Amino acid sequence: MRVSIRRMAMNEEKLNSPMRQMPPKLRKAFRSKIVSLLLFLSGMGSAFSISSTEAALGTCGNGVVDKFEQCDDGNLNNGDGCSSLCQMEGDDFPVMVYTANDPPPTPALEELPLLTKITQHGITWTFASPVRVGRFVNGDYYVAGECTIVDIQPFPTKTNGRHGSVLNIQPNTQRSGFDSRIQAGRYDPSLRVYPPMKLTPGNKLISSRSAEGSNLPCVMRPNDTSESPVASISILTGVDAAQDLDAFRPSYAQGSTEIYLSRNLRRQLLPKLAPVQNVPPLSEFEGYFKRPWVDSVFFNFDVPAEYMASYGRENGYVMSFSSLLLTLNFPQEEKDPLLVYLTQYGIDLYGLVEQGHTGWQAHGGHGSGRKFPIVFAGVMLNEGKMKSVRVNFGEDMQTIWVSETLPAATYTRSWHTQPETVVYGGHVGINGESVNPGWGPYEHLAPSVWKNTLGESYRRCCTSVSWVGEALAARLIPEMQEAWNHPQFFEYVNRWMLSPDDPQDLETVRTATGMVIDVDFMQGQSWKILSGGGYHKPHRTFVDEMWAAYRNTPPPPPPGKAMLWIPLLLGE
Ligand SMILES: [Ca+2]
Ligand SMILES: [Ca+2]
Repeated sequence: MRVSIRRMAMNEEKLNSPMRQMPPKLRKAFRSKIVSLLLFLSGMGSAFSISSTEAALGTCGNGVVDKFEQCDDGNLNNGDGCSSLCQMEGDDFPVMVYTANDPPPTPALEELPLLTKITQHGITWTFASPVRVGRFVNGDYYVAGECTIVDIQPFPTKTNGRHGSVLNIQPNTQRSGFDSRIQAGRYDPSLRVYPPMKLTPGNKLISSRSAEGSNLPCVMRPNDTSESPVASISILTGVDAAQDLDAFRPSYAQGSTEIYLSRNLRRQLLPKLAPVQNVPPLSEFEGYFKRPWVDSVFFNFDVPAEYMASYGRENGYVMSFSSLLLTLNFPQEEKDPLLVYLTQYGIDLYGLVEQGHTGWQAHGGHGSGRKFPIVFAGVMLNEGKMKSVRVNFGEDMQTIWVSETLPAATYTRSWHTQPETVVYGGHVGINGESVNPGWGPYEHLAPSVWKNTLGESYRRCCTSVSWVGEALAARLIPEMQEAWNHPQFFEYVNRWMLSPDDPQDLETVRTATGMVIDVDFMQGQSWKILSGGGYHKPHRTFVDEMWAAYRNTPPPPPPGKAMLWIPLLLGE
């Protein structure tokens, strides 16, 4: 039997001498809750004003925000902004820091709000009868037990082709049911589901809201318009029981049911570096990742464009900025929302992989930015299968040793005046020549024999620049670089940032191919493309500043290891 703090509190209110009348087992549990609460309060100082005995018991509806409560409006009603579980209703759901030393109690099924309707980010689901509804740690909703959905708003119809809902994301269809305007033949109306419909445990209803009129501007690149006509996506997950308050949502991939807990995040691994001059606000990147990044159709044709990047290069940029923000010395409670949202994205992507998704392969800039979140989630949750993820990723397919080029044992150095041993893998990677002539590696050859400049163009416009922050963050966060397990990527980023273009080499390329390389596409920086796309915020140089400040900084040892030598110093 699960006994929550709140349930015990309610028992206590009915009894005059509660401790004496409780069974011994419950009394022990009760005391330990009191002790842990006192410990908690001693650490919190005056952050909360706690004035009554009731407050110390964590009673929802007593008008005091108790431990593990997000709000308390003095009642147990739902629909007034603060739920009967004392969690916030609506879209401003706070991400709380939960730890394994002091985990939150698991709510009982009957403690979950009983609702007939949920609205999230502009999408409303209505049920045939009241159902028990909970929220995952990131604020996404679940229904405990089977339910019938009788209405979805905005309303998807078979004829309007908008606001589509689908049941689970099928990993390898490369089709989408969200909006009939999705281009390149990727729209598949047979994937759409319509109310009334059942949602059963283990399944997820992924509901979209379409962009009205024309498509939206791109995330981090407002001068461009997103390819996707989809605006936003909300996910309703079916589960069979009440979930822990710190549960991540299982991946939206069809078949994924694994649930991770935020209490297990190894937050101590995140460095606490001093900020550089131009640090973007955490809120910008929280805003991008707060809602689900549904990321299974290649070329980003159906992404929720209000908040998700529309091109792999920008996926890489968003990941670079976000991951480096998490290496700075913000207080943990400020870092936690972005940490939780990024981990959720990694869980979502890994769910696709585990269900057979082949990855995000090299194709110009399209394949970037997906390995980082998976490996990051694996490192933070200490989940081996995520840490060692092995499918196609742009970063890895497009960075190779010269010695990997064909014919075998022929080339060891690049063509440059100062030869390189690590090179760009080409438009679609090392096997690119078998896909199309000129789509594979080329830097082992002199420009005079290049078949085209496609690879060199995309090397400079759309790939290398978005990898700089990812590579730096992976160097700074312990275990990340090892887990990534593709040293060519890190060496290639070093080359991009540390070897400026030799004017003689630029002239050789121009003479041989006619390609004139714009100053925005030069090696040694990562920010000019962003600026050219309209990302004119003062913090567009954040990644470059972080590189300059911390490229040569070894990752700090995990606290556990650091602690080991302190007693030695003191004792000897
Ligand atoms: Ca309360
Ligand atoms: Ca209420």
